[in-house]
Amino acid sequence: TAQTAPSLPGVPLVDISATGPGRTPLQQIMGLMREHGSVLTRRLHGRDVTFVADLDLVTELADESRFAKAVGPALENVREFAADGLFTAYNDEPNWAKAHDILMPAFALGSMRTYHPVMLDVARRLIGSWDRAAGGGRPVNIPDDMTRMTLDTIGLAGFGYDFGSFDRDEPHPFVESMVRCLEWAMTRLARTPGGDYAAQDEAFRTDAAHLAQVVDDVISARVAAGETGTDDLLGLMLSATHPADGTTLDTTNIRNQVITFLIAGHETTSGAMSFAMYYLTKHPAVLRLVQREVDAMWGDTADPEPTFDEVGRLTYTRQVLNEALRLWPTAAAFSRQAREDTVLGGRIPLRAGQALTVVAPMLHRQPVWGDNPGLFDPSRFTPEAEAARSPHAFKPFGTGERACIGRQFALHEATMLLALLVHRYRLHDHADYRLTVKEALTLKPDGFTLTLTPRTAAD
Ligand code: MNH
Repeated sequence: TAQTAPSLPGVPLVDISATGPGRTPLQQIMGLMREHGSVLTRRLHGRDVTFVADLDLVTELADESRFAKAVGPALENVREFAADGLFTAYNDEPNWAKAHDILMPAFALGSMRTYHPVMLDVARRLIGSWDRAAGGGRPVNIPDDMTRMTLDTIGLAGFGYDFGSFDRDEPHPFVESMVRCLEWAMTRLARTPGGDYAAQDEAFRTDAAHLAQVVDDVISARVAAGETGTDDLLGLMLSATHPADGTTLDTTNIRNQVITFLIAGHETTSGAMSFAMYYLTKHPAVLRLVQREVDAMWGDTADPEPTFDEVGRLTYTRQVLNEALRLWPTAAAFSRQAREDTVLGGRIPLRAGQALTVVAPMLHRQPVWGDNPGLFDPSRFTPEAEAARSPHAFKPFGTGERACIGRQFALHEATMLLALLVHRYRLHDHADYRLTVKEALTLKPDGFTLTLTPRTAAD
């Protein structure tokens, strides 16, 4: 039962100390919001976090003159292994602005042309692996293979490093360490005062050291090859100087950036594609429309060679991804802090520096989305529908100057892969999959497998 948060008049306070947040804290908050409304303070062992999902409040929180990104408790934990990398840097940490300015050009839409051939090569690795599975009648594990694909893509496109994930039965050790680090960052939030977590912390330190080791290998492979001037992310970080002061990023910061990009650059995108595949499997009429779009582009060409511009024209496929990101935004929460003392929504007084956490999956189910916000419906993302709706109703990539730098990268990669898969395979829901969402800070459909058969001209 809720009381009222003493510091925040009118905001329900829910103490979850008795049960803890469990293994799915984000879905617990979604449940609490369904019960108590879309602004609430959650108390755990005396630690309070206020969560919001109301469109009017999120609209205010997106106002950069009044609010800024907050490195909330979860990101404080991620800082233990990503330090001052772009994602976890404090706003006033000089390395944030410096790395942002140096790396921004590499993420402009036009730069995606550079990455396109690599994305296509890696998409073909996945297709090769799926062809073999289809031929042998074996199911494929969707989130596992999407993760192979996105890790190899960011490794090659960003750093010229090949993780070779499709040549391995188990995930690359980097992925296993990374997932455990993210889980550590998440479960550390749930600790009971006085508990003994020495073993967990020890295991975490081993994993974090492994991440750093892999990254140092990536960097030294590049330095050894003597190609410090190339225009991928690592080349930029090693060579580009900041316009303001002429200095490059320092070695420690480059390591933090590489860890950051390897994590941020693949974990969320693979979840997004996995949810999109899930919804396509469960919505045959939508699948038909995506097939119609890709067939109009590629006909029955056995191995289409998508061009950069063609991917931009796959507008319905893109709508499907957006709709999947609406229902399950894979980086589901981000935090904002008041720049000065202020009153939010005319009723919630906030002190300077006080932070709130936006719960994107609940923002994405607010009344602005209509009477049936839980229904998967890509027509919500036609240009007309988007123009008619507040830009603040949809925030899967965060907001403001600290919003996702890799958005175009993710959308290009994901749109092309989805289109190629839908063009090539019939998807069979052989296990009658029921959605369970796994949380490791990011979200994924747990244990989602499909069997595949080649599409023929008739279907
Ligand atoms: Mn990404 C920031 C979601 C793909 C690199 N990303 C963010 C934030 C969200 C987010 C939300 C803001 C977090 C906050 O305010 O605290 N990102 C996503 C999603 C996808 C995604 C849902 C895929 C779908 N992100 C990518 C890819 C890359 C990337 C791909 C890199 C290639 N993201 C980043 C970086 C930041 C970020 C770097 C931090 C930017 C900054 O603060 O300057």
